[in-house]
Amino acid sequence: MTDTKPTVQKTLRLRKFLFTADIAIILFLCIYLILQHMNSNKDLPKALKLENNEVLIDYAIGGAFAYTLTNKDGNREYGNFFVVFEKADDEWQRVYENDFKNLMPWKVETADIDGDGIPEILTALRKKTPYDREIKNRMFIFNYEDNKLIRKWTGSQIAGIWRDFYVMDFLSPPGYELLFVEQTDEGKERVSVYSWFDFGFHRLAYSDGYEIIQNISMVSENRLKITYREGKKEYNVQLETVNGKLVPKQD
Ligand SMILES: [Ca+2]
Repeated sequence: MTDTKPTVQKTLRLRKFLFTADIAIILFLCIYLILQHMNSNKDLPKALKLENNEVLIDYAIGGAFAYTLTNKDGNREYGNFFVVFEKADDEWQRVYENDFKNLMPWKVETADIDGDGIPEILTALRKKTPYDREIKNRMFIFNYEDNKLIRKWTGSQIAGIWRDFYVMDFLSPPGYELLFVEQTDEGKERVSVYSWFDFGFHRLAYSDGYEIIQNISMVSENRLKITYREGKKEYNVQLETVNGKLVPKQD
């Protein structure tokens, strides 16, 4: 009679080892892919082949495209070109460019603002309009379709005088909302939320005034976190919309 116990134990030990090895490989792969993804976005400015003197002002990634604002004269304050790069075989290729010389663009984001599944490209510009000769922050909205930039909205103004904008899908209407850091009559700053409706925007909500709004982020549906400064101190507050006003969240 042969003793089968050591063989069974050996098989069990081997299975345990293989199982642990499998888990380790899967974990390693996950970490590798996450790091790859983080690096691919973080290293984008380095990966784009810019021309001599060309400076990257801002960029937004949507699918295989990187929508960028660049300045070909080396000025770091505003862009003078809108350039699209497409990722193919792990390389970013310049596939489109448009002269934005008179628009002074400084920020670009991409999001589907009307909920039709096609992403929009939102650019913040500093310019005059035929109806308003003052140089202010404006917004132009485009679609990039069939290797062309198509104007979707280039109206004179959405919010009042604003300093920054964000895109977030934090309220129920279809598509992402546009959030502006807008100046109040008292010289403070407030958050105002706009949603695309038919062929323009309407305001859904606005907050009270704060001295300086430093950041806005989304916590969950109908919950924003804003970081603001009063004097030298920094504060955080969570806001929700109630009857057209963004008010501190009551828990
Ligand atoms: Ca859309």
